Amino acid sequence: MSVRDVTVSHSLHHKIARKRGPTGVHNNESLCPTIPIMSDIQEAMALLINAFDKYAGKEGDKDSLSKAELKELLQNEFGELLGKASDKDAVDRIFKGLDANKDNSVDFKEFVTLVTCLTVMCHEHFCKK
Ligand SMILES: [Ca+2]
Repeated sequence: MSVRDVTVSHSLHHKIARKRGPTGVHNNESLCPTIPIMSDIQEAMALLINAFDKYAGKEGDKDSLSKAELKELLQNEFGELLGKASDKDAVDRIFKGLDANKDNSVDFKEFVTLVTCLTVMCHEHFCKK
């Protein structure tokens, strides 16, 4: 499947936009009763977008993660799941591995690859027979 095969419906657009709030910031409060509640997966999508934006917006290009932004994201959001984010070599390896187009930054598409791989690993771990 390619991202070109998917379009964001009007309803999903509004749900994610509401979750992001007027400034793109995570917003759980001003819930408008006329827009249907988000499903768990829609909520997870909005949370991923918000988390990425929060770190990507810290310096330089706000649509991609610099190495410093990735390091902070790994430290705060993944904790021990990826080993020690304080280990410079480990951060270098992860950054290099994620930067598929070699432009020295990690965009959202490259970032979600990491989340997808980790989610698959967690799923295998918990669903082991
Ligand atoms: Ca890149």
